Amino acid sequence: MSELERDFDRLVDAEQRVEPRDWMPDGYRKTLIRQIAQHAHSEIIGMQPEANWISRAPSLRRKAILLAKVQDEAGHGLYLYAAAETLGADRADLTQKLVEGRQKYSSIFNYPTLNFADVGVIGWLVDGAAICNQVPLCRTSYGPYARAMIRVCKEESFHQRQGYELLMTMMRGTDAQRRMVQDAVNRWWWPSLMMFGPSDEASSNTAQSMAWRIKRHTNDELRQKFVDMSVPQAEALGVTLPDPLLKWNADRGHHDFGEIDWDEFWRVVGGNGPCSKQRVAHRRAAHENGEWVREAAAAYAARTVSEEVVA
Ligand code: FAQ
Repeated sequence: MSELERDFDRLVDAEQRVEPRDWMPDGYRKTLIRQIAQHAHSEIIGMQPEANWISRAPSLRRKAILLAKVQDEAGHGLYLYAAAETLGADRADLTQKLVEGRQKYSSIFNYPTLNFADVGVIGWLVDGAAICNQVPLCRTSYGPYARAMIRVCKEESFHQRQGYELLMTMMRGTDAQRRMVQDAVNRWWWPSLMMFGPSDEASSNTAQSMAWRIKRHTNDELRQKFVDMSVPQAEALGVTLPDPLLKWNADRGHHDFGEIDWDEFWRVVGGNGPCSKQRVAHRRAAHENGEWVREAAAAYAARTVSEEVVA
């Protein structure tokens, strides 16, 4: 082991932050670029399912909230791409890989949003799962990623609250509204559990990412935390979680729950989810339609630089 490697390990073991100009192992850099890019792509693709409802929100208030939330997600994507750039990645290249299906994004965004209760359930469960996974990332070993996560988590907490409040309102409404909420919960519960990734024994990256303190908990630990957190929230809301095996286990001090359909998980991760093709095609079209904006911005930047040189 070289002196550089020893210094790096000491820094990480002492819970200090690795910063862009520090020496780091190639594998550490590659893993971070992979995870941060996937995270950034998830935020950007994640705008689509909810944006589907902006033009059909039931009131001006709900529309303003939803617009703000979807804009926040664009902002999260941008912080994360910027964090990846501090590792030497190129944002244009990352986007290219996304639209060519060469880089992943979270499986959850490949499911359709069929009614307005889905907006509430995405806030409650999807943002809830995202918070569970991302709060520990505020202590991840790479400084720019950790700092980006602090603001992202604050905004995700607002997103989670708005979703829960929306669902509470619908649950106080008509029978038809309560049925819509239950239907949305039935469809989103299992995909939300899949957000945490494969089980620990099938997770190829966890051991190394934990050793580097990129990840602070395993996939199964975080999934369990999310289940334990969601059960009392579901009770307060008055909905049933669609898992007959879900029950409190006093010995473990946690809820037991049923087995995830791992075939479905890998199918969706592999690009064959119900909306996978549509999501990527939409992103690709938006990217192509934005070509003239990027050209204009680059021309303007070049002109500003040459004017500064002349002055
Ligand atoms: N979907 O070895 P592991 C959000 C891949 S943001 C797709 O366990 P790792 C905000 C994984 O990449 C949601 N692929 O991997 C929002 C790996 O592939 P590779 C996104 C998945 O990295 C809310 C392979 O499987 N959040 O929701 C998934 O150690 C509402 C083996 O897996 C983040 O990205 C999956 N679910 O752990 C926006 C958080 N799970 O590259 C709009 C940061 C695993 O080896 C609306 N990321 N894979 O071929 C992480 O914490 C980790 O990357 C995990 C996966 C936990 C996702």
